[in-house]
Amino acid sequence: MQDRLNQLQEEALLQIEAASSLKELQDVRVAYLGKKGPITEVLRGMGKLSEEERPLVGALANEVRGKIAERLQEKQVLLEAEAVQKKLAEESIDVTLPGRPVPQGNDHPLTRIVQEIEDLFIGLGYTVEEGPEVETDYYNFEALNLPKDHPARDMQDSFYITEETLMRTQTSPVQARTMEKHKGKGPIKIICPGKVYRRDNDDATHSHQFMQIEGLVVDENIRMSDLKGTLEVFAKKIFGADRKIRLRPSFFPFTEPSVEMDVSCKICGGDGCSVCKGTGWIEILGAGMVHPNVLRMSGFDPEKYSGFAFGMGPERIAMLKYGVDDIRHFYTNDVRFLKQFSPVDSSTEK
Ligand code: 2U9
Repeated sequence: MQDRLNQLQEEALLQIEAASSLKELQDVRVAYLGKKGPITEVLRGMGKLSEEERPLVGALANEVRGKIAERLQEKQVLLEAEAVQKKLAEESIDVTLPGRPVPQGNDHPLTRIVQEIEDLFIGLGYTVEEGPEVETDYYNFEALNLPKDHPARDMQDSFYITEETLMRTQTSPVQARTMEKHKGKGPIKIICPGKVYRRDNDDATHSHQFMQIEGLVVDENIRMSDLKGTLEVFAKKIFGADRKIRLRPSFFPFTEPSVEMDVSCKICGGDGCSVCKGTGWIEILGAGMVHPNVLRMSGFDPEKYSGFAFGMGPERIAMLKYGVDDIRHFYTNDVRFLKQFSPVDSSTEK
């Protein structure tokens, strides 16, 4: 019996020595000291021993068990320390490594143009007004002097939702709503940016959804010269101080008289090229003096008040300013296109 115990001790100590992980060590512990282990078995069989042998075997079994437990404990401390060292080595951070670049987005070119135009007009004392994209027939057409038989009201040209509601075809209803809110009292100086919708087949210069920025000033003694001065400041700020402007007569239902504004072509300096189609001028926006009917319908007395209004398409402005040849680039979200408008140096990005 004693020999068996000594042999067990030797075997156990060898296996403890050989254990290379906490899991293996636990297996050795269970194998030798567990309830079904050989030492427990020896102790259980002590009843069959003689009176003399029993204390000797009992003492030896306890000693063997103590020694195995002690070695297990020592080895456990060692393996735990090793595991901590291994984890530390694995998780060590090299603080000298260069940082990973964080990809940085940038404003959409249309957002930039709209903000630039807004900033300019805010600097001139205007406020920014917004309104619903689903409009009533009244604010989108009626209040803007577009009579019932006007071609723009055709189902073929607008996205109708019901007989009386549609996706707005212009941002002008925002101005009409603002005038109504002012209850016939000036002054009004607003700029209205937003999305508008028209039933068009998309191509390089047309889109069923696009943006507009319109402006409106209503007060006593507002004249055509105020409009011209304002548009000149705008054109020089957006396209460059060396650009000239010219106004040509035009027609819009909501303004009378109406004009279209051209700026001198930057590419050829006015001599004529493919961009300006040989004319030396590029059309930028429409404008005019607010039609007396429009003033009256929104509660302003045209005998006392006058106003000017203008409207432009940010896509067209952006296309001219940045040399973009297809309006669809603004809506297809190709990052190769969008990144070109990045204010950060994209060549340093990974
Ligand atoms: C009210 C009174 C007058 C807004 C105006 C234009 C001329 C114009 C177009 C240019 C290209 C829009 O982006 S575009 O398709 N706009 O030419 N817009 S005057 O006149 C108004 C608006 C509201 C109450």
